Amino acid sequence: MTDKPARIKIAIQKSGRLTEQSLDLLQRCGLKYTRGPDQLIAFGENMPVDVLLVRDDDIPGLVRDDVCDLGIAGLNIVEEKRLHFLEQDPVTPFQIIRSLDFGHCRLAFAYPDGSPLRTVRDLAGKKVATSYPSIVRDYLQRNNIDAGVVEFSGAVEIAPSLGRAEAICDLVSTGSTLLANKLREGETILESRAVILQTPVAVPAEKTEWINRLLQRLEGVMQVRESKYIMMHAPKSALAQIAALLPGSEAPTVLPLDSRDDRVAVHVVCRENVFWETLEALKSAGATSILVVPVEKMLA
Ligand code: PRT
Ligand code: ZN
Repeated sequence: MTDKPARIKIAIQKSGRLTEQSLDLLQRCGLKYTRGPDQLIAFGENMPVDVLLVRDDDIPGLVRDDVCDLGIAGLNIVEEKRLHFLEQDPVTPFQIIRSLDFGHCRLAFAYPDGSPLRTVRDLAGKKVATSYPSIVRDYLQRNNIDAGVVEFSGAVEIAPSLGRAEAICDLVSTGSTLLANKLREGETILESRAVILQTPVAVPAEKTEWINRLLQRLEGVMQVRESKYIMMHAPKSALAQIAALLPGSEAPTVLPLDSRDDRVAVHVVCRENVFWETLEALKSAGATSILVVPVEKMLA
């Protein structure tokens, strides 16, 4: 027997839209790894953590089967596989333990320009093409819409012009693919982003320490990424209004300003992204010299 810790396996997308940000996230958690060209596994050098690089469609199954302890995939794939696995076996296949801040897109219906179809209600007796048959069937069933589902593994957007379906349900990000294919976007049925998956089975004792450590670091990285430090000068009279405008903030630090009785300096950490709209609202409330700076590390 050795007391070397068991190695933890994390599945991420090998080559695609989620790859760079998934690897970046693991690196920010302190993981250093060796990865040769076309290798399926990146071996952790400084932690007992190995990264399996696979097609995103395989990630939920690898986590369900306990081949991998954790996985990072889009909620769209995760939800599709979850419903599919549940059809075969009514046992929770995996847990979604955290949403991440990348891979944003939506799964939405789209109808050909000039088609009389306007909403999902008009789909009764029609066919919808999609790569997400389980999600779409589930949605149609829950809404009592009797429409057919045609499974396409790619290029869903050409299904209506091929005469295979009257509408589609596909991922949309900017909407330019729909536009190029003369399709009009309809109802969104899923807002998606990358998520972390974990098996629902208890973590074996020999892996607990490192899994918990990694998850804690992930939490820290995500919190810092979402956090901003805001500084501004503000009228004393508007402090309550300004505090209410700051997203996810704790009580602000209020400091006096030399030779100004009516104005103070306000410093605050916001645990959510700060948008231009918020800065504009702060300015309207009388704030000036507003600075938003990223947070490097934080110990709550
Ligand atoms: O080879 P592998 O199976 O691993 O990769 P893949 O080709 O299946 O997936 P990939 O890399 O294209 O996408 C991985 C994940 O990124 C998806 O499962 C989503 O969670 C997320 N994502 C975010 C997207 C998009 N945005 C996206 N826009 N996935 C796909 N698209 C496609 C969409 O299918 C459509 O064809 O982009 C087109 C629409 O984009 P817009 O900008 O024109 O609207
Ligand atoms: Zn895929």
